[in-house]
Parts: sequence; structure tokens; C-alpha cells
Amino acid sequence: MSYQYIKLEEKLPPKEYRSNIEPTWCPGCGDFGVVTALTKVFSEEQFDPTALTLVSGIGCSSRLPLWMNSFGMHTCHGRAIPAAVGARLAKPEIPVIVTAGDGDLFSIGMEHFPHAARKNFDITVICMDNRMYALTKNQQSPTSRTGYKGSLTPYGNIEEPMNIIEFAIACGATFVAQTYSGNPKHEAEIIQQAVEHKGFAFVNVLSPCPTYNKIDTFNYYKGRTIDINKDLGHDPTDRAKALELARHVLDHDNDPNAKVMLGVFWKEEKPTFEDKVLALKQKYGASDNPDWDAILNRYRP
Ligand SMILES: Cc1ncc(C[n+]2csc(CCOP(=O)(O)OP(=O)(O)O)c2C)c(N)n1
Ligand code: SF4
Repeated sequence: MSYQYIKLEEKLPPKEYRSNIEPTWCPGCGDFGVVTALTKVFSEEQFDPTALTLVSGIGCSSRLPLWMNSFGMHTCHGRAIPAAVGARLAKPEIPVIVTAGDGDLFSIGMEHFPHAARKNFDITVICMDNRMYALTKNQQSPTSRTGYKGSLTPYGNIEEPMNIIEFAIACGATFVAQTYSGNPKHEAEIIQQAVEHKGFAFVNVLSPCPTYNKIDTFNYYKGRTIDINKDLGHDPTDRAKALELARHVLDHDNDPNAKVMLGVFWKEEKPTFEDKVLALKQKYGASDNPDWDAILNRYRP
């Protein structure tokens, strides 16, 4: 018992998934890579633009749904996940994808992530991780490295960055991966796997901000990345190994010999929240068009 996505009978070219609004992002912004990857994936998956929802919060990255030909929700800062869950429950045959920043998802919006993950709603959450707040002009975020100099940390960030890969696995996400905007092929492959995954899928996209972040740049990542699945043979169904690798995902911040790990860390098959609701409905014969008056009358004095 499972919901199936609405699909087109034939593929649309990737460009058909772009809206006619010109992106206002700076030239060279890593977030462009996510737009390209998504249009490619939507075309491959034969998603119907009129049956597809992208949800974001607030931030440079969160503008993404504006550039796309699909339904889009630009919610309040940090509230993309609950809005996405609402859309998902209302129309479970429509794919729902969250596209937001590291600040939006892991700072102000943090409380939503663990509960959506453990309940295993069938949504894909894509974090465009530039390791700072860009829209508000360069403050440190939960993923900023120690020592990062932003507008509020002129002497360098005294905090340690949050390991969001380890966190996502611990929260119960059933698909956890990391990719990089400088590797479009890998990025599209990983996002496609996440979208096809039945359950809560989290993809962290390392997405440089050339305007403000002068450390976590395309140049920094060049030659530093390693594919944990192809190069290290990591089996994403091995939880102990997934957690062990995830523990070291930020080692490169302090160790020039450590690699930036890309790939699928963790994947497990579990019933989704929506499928459990469907099973209950079928078991107890619940109607999709109930007699609301009869139900309410039971509670009327
Ligand atoms: C309730 C609320 N608090 C604060 C802000 C200000 N604000 C807008 S975007 C943002 C951070 C954006 O950072 P991130 O999500 O990492 O996205 P980026 O701009 O880096 O892509 C903040 C603090 C806001 N818009 N609303
Ligand atoms: S400020 Fe940074 S994150 Fe925002 S659009 Fe420009 S390059 Fe992209």
C-alpha cells in the first residue's frame, strides 16, 4: 500500500521546468547548480509541473521556487518543513521538495527537522549549504566553521559547526547524502536518488557563496572531494559505518589531508507516515468524503 506520484506520459525537456523569472542570484552562486540538477531530475522522473511542489523558507537559497515552473511556497523563515508536510498530507500523489539554506533549516527552523525525519514523511529536503547567512549579508550560521569571520564575528566564529549529516542520521532520516554544486553530475544523481526514495530524504549540497564566503569556495573544494560510495565502497545500508563516516564529515575544516565526503551515507526502507495513514484508512474503511455533519453532530450538545 503506497501512494504513487502523478507523472507525465512523455519527458519534458529540463528547460520546461524553469519559470520565466530571471534569477537575482549573483553570478557564480553555487545555488544555480541546484536549479540545473532539479530541472534534469524532474525531466528524468517525468514529473508534471502542475503536480509538483517546491517549498522554501527565507534566504538567497530559498528564492529557488521562484525560478521554477511548478507550484511553489515561499514560507516564513524556517518554516519550509511544516508547510511541506502540510502539502504532502493534503495531496500525497504530488512530490514535495524543500529547498532552503543552512540557516533556514538548522537555525531558526531547526525544531521541525527531527520530527519530520523520525515520522518519515515522504519529502525531500535539500539544504544549500554555503556555511553562513548570505541574504542578510554574512553572519555565521550553525554550519559556519570555527574562526569564520562574518559581519557579527569580526574576530572569528568561536562556535563549532554543527555536523548536519550525523544529526540527520540520528534524527531518523531514511536517506542522508551530501553532494556539491561543483560536480553537476554527482549532484543530479544524488538528488534523483533522494527524490525516488520513499521517505524522508535529506541532501546537503555544498553550495559556495562567492560574494561573502571567501573560505568555502569552489577553489577550496577542488581536488578535496571523495565519493564515499564509488571511491571508498561505502554501503549506505550499513548504519555503523554510516555513522562512523558521518562523524568525520567536517574533519577537512582542520585537517588539510582530510577529504570532503560526498555520496549517500545512509539509506533504509521503512513505511512512510502517509502509507501508515493509508493503511489505517483502509483497515477502518474511512471515506475520503466523510459526512462532516454527521461527525460534528456527535459532538454537538
Ligand atoms: C523571522 C525572521 N528572522 C530573521 C530573518 C532575517 N533573515 C532572512 S534570511 C536569514 C538567513 C538566511 O540564511 P540561509 O538560510 O543560510 O540562506 P542563504 O541566504 O545563505 O542562502 C535571516 C536571518 C527573517 N527574514 N525572518
Ligand atoms: S550573496 Fe551569495 S548566496 Fe546570495 S546570491 Fe550571492 S552568491 Fe548566492
